Amino acid sequence: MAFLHVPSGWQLPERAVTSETVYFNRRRFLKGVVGASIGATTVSLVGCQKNSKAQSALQMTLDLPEIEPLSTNPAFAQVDRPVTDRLLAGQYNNFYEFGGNKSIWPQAQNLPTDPWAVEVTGLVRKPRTFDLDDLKREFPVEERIYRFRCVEAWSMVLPWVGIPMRALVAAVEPTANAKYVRFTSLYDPETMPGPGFHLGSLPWPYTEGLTLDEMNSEVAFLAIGIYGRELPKQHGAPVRAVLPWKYGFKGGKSIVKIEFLAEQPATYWNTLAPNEYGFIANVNPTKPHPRWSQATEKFISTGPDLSWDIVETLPFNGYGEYVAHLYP
Ligand SMILES: Nc1nc2c(c(=O)[nH]1)N[C@H]1C(S)=C(S)[C@@H](COP(=O)(O)O)O[C@H]1N2
Ligand SMILES: [Mo]
Repeated sequence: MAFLHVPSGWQLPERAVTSETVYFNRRRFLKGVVGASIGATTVSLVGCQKNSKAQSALQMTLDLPEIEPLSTNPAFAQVDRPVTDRLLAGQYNNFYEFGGNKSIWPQAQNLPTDPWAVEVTGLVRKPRTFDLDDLKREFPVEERIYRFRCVEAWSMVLPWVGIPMRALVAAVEPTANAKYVRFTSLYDPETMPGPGFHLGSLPWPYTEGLTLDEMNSEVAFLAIGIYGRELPKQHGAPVRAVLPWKYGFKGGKSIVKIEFLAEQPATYWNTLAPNEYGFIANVNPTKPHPRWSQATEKFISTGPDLSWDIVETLPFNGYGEYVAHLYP
């Protein structure tokens, strides 16, 4: 695949990419709510700022303990593109609990992660509450290098560390009535300012969902780390969902509850804008978002300055062999 390399100024992406953030702005405009304009706020990427103090502060948020021993699953040891620079991935995030732009990594450091428990409940024979050590001890921890595609048409390649979701499913033994799964993220109003406006009307906590069959697919992953180390807070510490064939918003961060259900659950983005953020939300280059094309994406890889390569978006983000049969 030919890459068209498009170098850019650091300020371009948040303006150029029609984003979930723009959705918030448009909504604010339509409702006439008065508040700080996040659309006009651009924050430098640390690498471009050449600000060594900010650079080392960022680095500290990423230099967490290594996860050992660690082996890479050979089926997911590489993709057709280079792994994204760690410092870029760690400063270009979506985590609306902490703000409405990509530069929330400083705010996200307030996320309370210790102690942490993930309650696995609902239509299961063996409901359990797992702490992080339980997850590491009871399930096979491995590394997987996955393509990552945000619905806003930017993408990365990220080396996750975690456990196959289907191992977790097997451990709790869903009953025959369980058809769906809901993932609930932590919502802590004390530390989470939200995107800065109409906070009360947003459907917190952030929730996402899958069918049980999707959760049982080989590629559905529950990440507890990235780049060989524990998960940084901006990436959704300490446990987050990684669903590489779906748009990024399907992968809830900082998960505290996983429930097995009979009916399809309401989810955060689907509640806000059902025509724009579907429940299934598989990466599909032939199905445009109502406000932009999904045929190509801005692949962010090499630092320190933010730039991207325009690449063609793959059906199911390249994971069709594992999941296409789920959508006859
Ligand atoms: N709880 C929660 N989970 C979330 C989000 C969020 O705002 N809150 N954003 C989603 C979106 S839109 C994307 S693209 C990815 C971004 O993950 P990253 O910042 O680790 O790259 O997280 C997803 N999970
Ligand atoms: Mo996203």
